[in-house]
Amino acid sequence: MNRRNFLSATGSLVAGSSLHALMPRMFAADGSPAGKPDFSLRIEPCTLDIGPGVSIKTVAYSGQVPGPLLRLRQGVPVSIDVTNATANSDIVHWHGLAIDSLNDGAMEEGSPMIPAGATHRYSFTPNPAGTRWYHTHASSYGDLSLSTYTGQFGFLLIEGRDRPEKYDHEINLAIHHWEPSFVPMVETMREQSSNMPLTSGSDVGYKYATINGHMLGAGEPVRVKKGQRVLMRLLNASATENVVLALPGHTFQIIAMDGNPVPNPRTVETISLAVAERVDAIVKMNSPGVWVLGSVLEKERRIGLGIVVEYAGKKGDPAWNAPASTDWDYTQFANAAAASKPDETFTLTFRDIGPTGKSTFDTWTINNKSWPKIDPLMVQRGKRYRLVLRNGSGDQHPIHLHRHTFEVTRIGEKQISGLRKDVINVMPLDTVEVDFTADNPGDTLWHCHQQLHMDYGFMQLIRYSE
Ligand SMILES: [Cu+2]
Repeated sequence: MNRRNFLSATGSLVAGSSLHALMPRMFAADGSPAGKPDFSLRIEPCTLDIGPGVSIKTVAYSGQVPGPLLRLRQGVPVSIDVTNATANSDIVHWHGLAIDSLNDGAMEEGSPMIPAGATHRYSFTPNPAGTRWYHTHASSYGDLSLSTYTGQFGFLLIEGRDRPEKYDHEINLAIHHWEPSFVPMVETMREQSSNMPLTSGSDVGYKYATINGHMLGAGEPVRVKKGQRVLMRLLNASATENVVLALPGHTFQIIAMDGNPVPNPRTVETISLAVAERVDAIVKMNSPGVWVLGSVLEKERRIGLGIVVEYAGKKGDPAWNAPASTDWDYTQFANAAAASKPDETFTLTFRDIGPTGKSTFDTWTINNKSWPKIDPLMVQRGKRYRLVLRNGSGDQHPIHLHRHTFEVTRIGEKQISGLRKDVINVMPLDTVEVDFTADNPGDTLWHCHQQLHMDYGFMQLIRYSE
């Protein structure tokens, strides 16, 4: 392999705005990687001005939120050096890729933590094509200045051989919540929270929310022209909050979920994005004006969750109209036929058992066990497995499978097929089934992507026996 060829090949795909942040850096002779990488990222403290008079001190990749846009080519090996310029060890997860356990970026799978001050090289061959993302996979354990509460996230676009949809303009929009604090889940807060938790413990509340690092109205608008077809890639990079979004006067044609083309590209009025989910949507710009693309919840828009969409030649205050319905149904994007039968089924029931030991936080269990005191699910290469995800709690859980894409095969009572994802939101007391083929040997983590849940027990390994 000729490293220099890959450097020029992948380097030329980098968007102009992010080129500076990705320039290869020099390394000290302290055991850090030799030779120039294709890309470099720095985990570093930074201060973000997210709105008028609102500054956030956080940690981000190369000082920007979202982090530098990484465009990689499907099947072309890449090296990415990550320098940890913070005081805490950290790790980067390449979310949605079928890569090896040591480079996947989860310490539970054997990927190394990057010590404070060190540089670590990730080397992998990106697959499959689609909208992926990268983010920290460190633990937080109730320290809300760490892990996914910070600005450590960015888009990772894996470009395939063909582009499935035609569009005039593309825009990537990443959602995040800021200034977290623990709040008691009193009745009023339950009503206002988009997650509608029903549990008794503490949950996390936020002072601000942003799209691409700016509160609603504070950043540059999305500028469009009448007649354009705009591809929007939406990412929920919040640590704990699920969101529902709308753009009044417009609809979204959902063409991909978690980066994978959907069997039924239906057009909808609202988009629900659980933590870590992505949607690719085509929006036809046929309603000239100035609009709010934002949360369907007034409280969320008030703390910043939105962005202005402005047609050329139009001025004035951005308009908001509530959508007729905010219901979300994954099954409409799938095939109605049942999926093929699995070789084996694992039934997994999650529960909240309240605080245990010295912890003041609720402990989460999977079949009455909690990470790290939980045996791996054993799988054999080449077999198809079904995970029956039974939510025995009143919270929503965005369940993520590492290193594999799953096929969603049942939501509630409805059997479906063809919908391929890496995160699925399981509603309170609901059951969802997903199938995956064990085709990528190596330890594989599955967990709830809600930071407070994964930190307190909601994780398990899948291990290949052969
Ligand atoms: Cu959860």
